[in-house]
Amino acid sequence: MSTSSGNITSVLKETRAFIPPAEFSANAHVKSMAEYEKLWQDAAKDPEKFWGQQAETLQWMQKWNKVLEWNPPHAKWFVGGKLNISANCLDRHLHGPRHNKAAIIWEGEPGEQRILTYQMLHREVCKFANVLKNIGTKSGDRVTIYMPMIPEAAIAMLACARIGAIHSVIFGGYSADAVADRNNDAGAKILITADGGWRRGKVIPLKENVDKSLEKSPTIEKVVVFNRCNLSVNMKAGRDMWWHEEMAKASADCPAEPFDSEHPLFILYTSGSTGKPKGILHTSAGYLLGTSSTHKWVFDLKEDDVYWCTADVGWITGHSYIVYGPLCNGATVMMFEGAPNHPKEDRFWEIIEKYRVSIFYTAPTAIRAFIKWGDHWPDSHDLSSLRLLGSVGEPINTEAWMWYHEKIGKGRCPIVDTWWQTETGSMMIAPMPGAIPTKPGSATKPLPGIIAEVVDQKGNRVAANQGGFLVIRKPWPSMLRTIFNDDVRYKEQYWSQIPNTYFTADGAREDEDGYIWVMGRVDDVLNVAGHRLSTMEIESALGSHAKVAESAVVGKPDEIKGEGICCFVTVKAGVVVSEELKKELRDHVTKEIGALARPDEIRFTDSLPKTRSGKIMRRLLRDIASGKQTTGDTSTLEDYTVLSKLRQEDE
Ligand code: 7RM
Repeated sequence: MSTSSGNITSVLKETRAFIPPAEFSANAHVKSMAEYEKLWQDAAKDPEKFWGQQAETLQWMQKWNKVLEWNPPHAKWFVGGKLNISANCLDRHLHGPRHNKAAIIWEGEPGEQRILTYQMLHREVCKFANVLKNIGTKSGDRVTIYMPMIPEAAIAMLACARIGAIHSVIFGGYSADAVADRNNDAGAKILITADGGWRRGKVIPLKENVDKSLEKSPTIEKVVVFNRCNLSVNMKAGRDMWWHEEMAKASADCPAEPFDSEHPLFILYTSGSTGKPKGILHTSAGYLLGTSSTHKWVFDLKEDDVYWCTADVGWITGHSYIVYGPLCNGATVMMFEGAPNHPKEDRFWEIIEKYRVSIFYTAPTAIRAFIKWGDHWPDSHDLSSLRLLGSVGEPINTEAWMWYHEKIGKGRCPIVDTWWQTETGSMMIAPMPGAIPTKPGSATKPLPGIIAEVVDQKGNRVAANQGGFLVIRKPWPSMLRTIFNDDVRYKEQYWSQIPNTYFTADGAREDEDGYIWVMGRVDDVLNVAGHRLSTMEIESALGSHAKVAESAVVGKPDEIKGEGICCFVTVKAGVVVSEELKKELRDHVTKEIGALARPDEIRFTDSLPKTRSGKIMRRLLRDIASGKQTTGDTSTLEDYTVLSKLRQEDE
């Protein structure tokens, strides 16, 4: 297969399909493949009509007069419309049976519990919106939110939305320097934080990090500090104030003002493989429509569900599927502050049992950790409340999928593998679980209104089962609008490869049934003797070996083949590593995929370098495999010691 056509050799063979249980389909919002097909076809025929109809589900203060204004690559959705995002997530639920429904059920890592009903959450958001106003926050101002996973993080986001301020949430695991860079890029005026937050039994000193970051971020004028851990922190007079003191003075009356459909809602920084983080800009109506409609379709949301997404609010998954989508739909959202293995490795299963969680949405990296920790942890809990499972963040290897299906879902619960990006705002490829049979490892089909295709470098669709680039052909409501302060980079990164087409930078193939199999970032593709192989497919083969917990595959220079295959492997608890095991794994990959994918090198390691949201950072492993110094941005790396450990193992 030639490289110049941009084709990627796809070698994965997974033929199992799981039909939605009849009872699940009978009660689902979308009940059959035929129903899905009709929705998708109607939407494809006339996307503006489709999205216009969908937009009726939002609460408008002034109706739009045009669904879409598309000046490639810039879109405006629901032009002329006005709404308030916080009113859509809160006020609309206050006049019916939902006003006393739990909006957020929260558990702190040390074990505290809090429940906020829609009415209570509304009151807190109104009060905090007034706090923001009292300290001079105006519509359009940028507000940094650097908080632990506590309800106040969501309250701060919704309070910004209520008054038209633009939030920039920074994950609580980031360092002072990372906070400073993001404050500066956004030109943020207000910063909201806590004294600290709990993580794996320790306190993360958030306010201390903020103090350091503020030495380098001059635009911040005021800092609001929530007292989470009773730490003694430095409070600078005139700049810093306590959340509870300001709340005590604030009125609970804060009528929702109308904002334009395209009013900016938030900036969220995401790392590119090189260079400085990109501030992805999302706006109001389209974003809320994308997140709420997909949350309802893909999780097949019912009024009495207890819905739990384990992401942090600092990631897009937390924005879209802890805060905006679910609250717009009036869901009960479970929120947990801490780590899955604190105090023990069954913390998640304990939470599911205790609150009778019915929908559980997590990441493959977490699932692989659960497998590594052992089956006795989930086995000792009652998980019978679960009815649907979700996955996001990376391709899910078939072993992890099957384990999730059997051990957590007990074979009863459909799994929704959801493909999307910070940039897409909401899910793009994912099953409607009552309608679409699932295949382990495939996110299945594009959602209605989404035209996703697999193409070659020229933008031509490739044949079934050929690898290529995943692109989106038409604008969609929750798409990013630009990169904050860098529209040139926006055009270049996403719209310059293929005319009028959004470039996802992911490789994928579409099978004969129209199912899409995402194979990972295109820069995670190997070129072995002229074959472009996806690292994910080799990882998937390794993962099907009984002793392997997790692996990351990268290329290393090879004089003959162009690239050789180097595999970093972590083994399951109790497995002893040896030269024989290396040989066994090489043979295993050869048997699963073929001789062309036979690993040149296997390296055992205790852990892999990951981003703070759990994605494996293969580019760092590439440097190690080829014996180079680490280059590029490492600010998103979760544990810096992993790199030096890997290098030591090298010696
Ligand atoms: C939601 C999120 C985006 C990148 C994306 C992919 C990978 C995410 C899946 C997936 C295969 C999935 N946003 N990715 N979900 N790959 N199957 N279901 O993760 O901006 O942080 O990352 O993540 O490479 O482009 S993100």
